[in-house]
Amino acid sequence: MKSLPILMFLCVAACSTYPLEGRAKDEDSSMDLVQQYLENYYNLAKDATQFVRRKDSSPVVKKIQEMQKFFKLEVTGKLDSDTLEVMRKPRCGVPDVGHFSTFPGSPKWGKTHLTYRIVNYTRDLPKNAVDSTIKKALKVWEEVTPLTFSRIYEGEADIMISFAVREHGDFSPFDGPGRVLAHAYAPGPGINGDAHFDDDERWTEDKTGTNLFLVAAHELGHSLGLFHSTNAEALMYPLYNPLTDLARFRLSQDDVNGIQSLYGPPPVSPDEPVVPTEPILPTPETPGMCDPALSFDAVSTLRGEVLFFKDRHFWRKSLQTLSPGFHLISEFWPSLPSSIDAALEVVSKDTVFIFKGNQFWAIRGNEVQVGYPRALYTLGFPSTIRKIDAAISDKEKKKTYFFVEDKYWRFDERRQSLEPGFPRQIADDFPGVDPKVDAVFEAFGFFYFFHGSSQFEFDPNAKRVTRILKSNSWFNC
Ligand SMILES: *[C@@H]1O[C@H](CO)[C@@H](O)[C@H](O)[C@H]1NC(C)=O
Ligand SMILES: [Ca+2]
Ligand SMILES: [Zn+2]
Ligand SMILES: [Zn+2]
Repeated sequence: MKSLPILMFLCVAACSTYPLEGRAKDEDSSMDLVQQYLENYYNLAKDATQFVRRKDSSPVVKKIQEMQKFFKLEVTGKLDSDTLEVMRKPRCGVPDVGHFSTFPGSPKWGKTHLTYRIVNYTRDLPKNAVDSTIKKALKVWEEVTPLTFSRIYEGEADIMISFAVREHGDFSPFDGPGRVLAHAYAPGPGINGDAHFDDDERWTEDKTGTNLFLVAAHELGHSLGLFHSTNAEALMYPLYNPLTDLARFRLSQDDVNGIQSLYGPPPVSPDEPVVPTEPILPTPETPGMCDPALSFDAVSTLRGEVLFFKDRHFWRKSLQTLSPGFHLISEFWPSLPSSIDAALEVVSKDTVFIFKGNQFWAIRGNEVQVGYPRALYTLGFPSTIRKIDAAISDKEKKKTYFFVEDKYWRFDERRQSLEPGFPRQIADDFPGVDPKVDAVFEAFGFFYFFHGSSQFEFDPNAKRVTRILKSNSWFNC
C-alpha cells in the first residue's frame, strides 16, 4: 500500500464529503456548486459555514479570485455570471491548483517504456473503438517524447484505464452525467498513473456526446505527470472543449513544452545516425560542384552567406567571393542529421531552421539550440505531413512558406501559426515554377527555387519567373 499516502494526498481536494443523495437535490444551488468547486479544484478547506457570511478577506473570496485568475476571467472575487458559467462547464476532475504542486519535484516515470491496460469498457462504444481511441490518445504523447507504450491484457499495468460510475473505490466518486468527466493520477506505483472515465457520460467517437479521444488524451497527460494549464489552447486546459476540430487536432506548444520538460524530445530515429563516425575526408560519392546534374537537398541563407546542402555536406558561398567553401555538416553542427529536407533563415531571430522527416532543429551560428529537435506538427501541420520539401522565410512580410509536394503552407511569424486557407497549390501562386520543389532561398528580393538541376528565379511581387538557371549557377563554374 505504498501508494496510499499519495492517493490520499491527491484526493483531499478531489473528493467530496457530500452524501450523494443530498447533493443531487441541491445540484442547481449556486452556493453548493461554488463551494464544492473550490474545494475540489482550488483546495478550499472544507468548512461549510465559511461561505455564507464572510466578506472580502475570506478564504472563499481568495479562492474565487484564484479561480478567476486561472481561467483569465476578470478577478473580482465575486460570483459574476462569467465565473458561474465556467464552474458549470464539463471538466476534468483533477484539481487546478493545490496539492499537486506540493509534491516534492514533478512526478514523472523513471522509464520511457510504459504499459497500459484497458480494464473494462463503456457500453456506449464498441470495444475496438475504445481500443483504437486509447491508442490514438497515447500516440499524441508518444510523438513528442521518447516514451513508448505497449498494451497488456492482464495483471498490473503502469496505466490502468477503466470506466466507472459514482463511487468506484478511490475516494473520488464520479458525479453522474455532466460536470466531472474523468480523472487520472500522476505517475507512480499502484493507482498512480491510472485513468478513470465517468461512465455516466455518453462517450462517443464524434462530438455528439462526450468525445472519448479528447478526454483520454487529456487524462493520459496527467498519467504522464502533467498538471492543468491555464492556456485555453492547451489540451491540458481543465475544461472540455467541444469546439476542438478533431480532424485537425494537435497538441499546443504549451503541452509540448510541458511534456518535453519532463521527458525531453523524441530521439532521432535510429536509421539516421546523428553523429557521423567517419573522419572528415572527401568521400567518393561527393558530387562535384560543377557537375551539370547537381541538385540540392536544401538551400538557406545564414548571416548573409548562402548554404547549399547536399547529403552530408554543404557549400558555403558569400556573395563577395567567387568560389564556395565545401564542408561537412557535422564540422559545424555535430548533432544535425545528413540529407536534410529543408532549411530556412528567420533573419529577425538570427536563426536557421533545419528540417528532416517529421522533426526540425534551430541553429544560431554554429550552435544547435536546446529544446530541439521538435516535431514538425508542433508548427501546426496535420500529422499526415511527414516531411517538407523546401521552406523560405520572407523577411519583409514576416511570412514563412513551406512547400510539400505540389502544395504549400504559409506560416505567420508574428502570430506563430499556420495561416488559415492553406495548403494551396504551388502552381496557382508560383506560376512557372516546377510544382515539385527541392529547395528555395531568397536573395535580392527574388525567390530562387530549385528542382533537380534547374533553378527558377521568381519575382514574388510580379508573381512570375524571371529567369531559369542551372542549379549551380551560384558557383561560377
Ligand atoms: C471497471 O473497473 C473499475 C476498476 O476496477 C471498477 O471500479 C468499475 O466498477 C468497473 N466498471 C464496470 C462497468 O464494470
Ligand atoms: Ca460526470
Ligand atoms: Zn485534467
Ligand atoms: Zn477514480
